[in-house]
Amino acid sequence: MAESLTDTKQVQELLNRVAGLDQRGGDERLKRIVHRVATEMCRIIEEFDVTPTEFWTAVSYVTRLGQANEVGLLVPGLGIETFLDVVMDEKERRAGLEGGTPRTIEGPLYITDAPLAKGEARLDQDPERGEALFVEGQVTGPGGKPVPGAIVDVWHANTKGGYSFFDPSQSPWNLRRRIETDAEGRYRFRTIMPSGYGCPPDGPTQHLLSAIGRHGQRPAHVHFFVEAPGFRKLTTQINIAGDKYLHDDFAFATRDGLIPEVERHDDPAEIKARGLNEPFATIRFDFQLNREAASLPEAVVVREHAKAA
Ligand code: MBD
Ligand code: FE
Repeated sequence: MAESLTDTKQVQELLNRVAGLDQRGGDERLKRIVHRVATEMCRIIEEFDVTPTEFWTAVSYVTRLGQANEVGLLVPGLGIETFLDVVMDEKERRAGLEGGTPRTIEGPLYITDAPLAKGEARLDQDPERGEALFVEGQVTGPGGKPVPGAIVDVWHANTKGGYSFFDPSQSPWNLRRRIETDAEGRYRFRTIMPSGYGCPPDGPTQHLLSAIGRHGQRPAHVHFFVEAPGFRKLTTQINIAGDKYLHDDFAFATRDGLIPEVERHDDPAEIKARGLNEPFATIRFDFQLNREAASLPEAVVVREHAKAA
């Protein structure tokens, strides 16, 4: 095809009507976005000579993706959730903000309103055996000033990579807690070492990833929201050093500054002091929050979450 069909008067008129650009009512910005999306679809069909059969295969795919509740899984897999972080980082940088613990993506497996504990918590409540892991640290503001009363909302996978509420074999709230920092801004919790997550092998996300030669694995990680009045909400994760997928995350969430050292302890006296009879691991991780200011982009992301019950 010599000339682009998308650029013809006929198709340009069609796209204007598609986006409601010839109508008075409606949202102007949304019209421009719809126009761009529809235009790019036309260009893709043209440029790649997408056949009707291929096109309807894609329609089925999108339908299945929604039915399987995997849209929130494909989005990070396509790097779009990371791109939202790149944009937020850049907006903050331009507004003169620097420092603080790096953000990284939330992912699709958060549940609101986990049980709230003061200062410390135990997250593992199911009988599953795993390596005991003790995590502790301090929440500070700029300059390292402790932030008492901050809420550290933590969630992670079990030793099979599954998350409570999404994995029916786990009890409600297993490996999910909110911990309020103490007078020194400190939090600590006991849990079990998570395993990495793998996309459901027969689901639509993995189907697309496989079709483009990719895996759907994440390194072992622990998610956090850290919030306190007057500070910017932090969404982040720590990754477990030594994981095979540490720098090969299908969701592109690993960042410098989010890979704390994991210390292993096998001294019998230490094991006994922790009330254990096997070696265990510890991680120290401090969170540094930035002060909120009206000149900064909104840090609180409004996003629908699965409900606890
Ligand atoms: C996860 O546990 C996760 O954190 C992300 C981003 C995607 C899929 C599963
Ligand atoms: Fe996760």
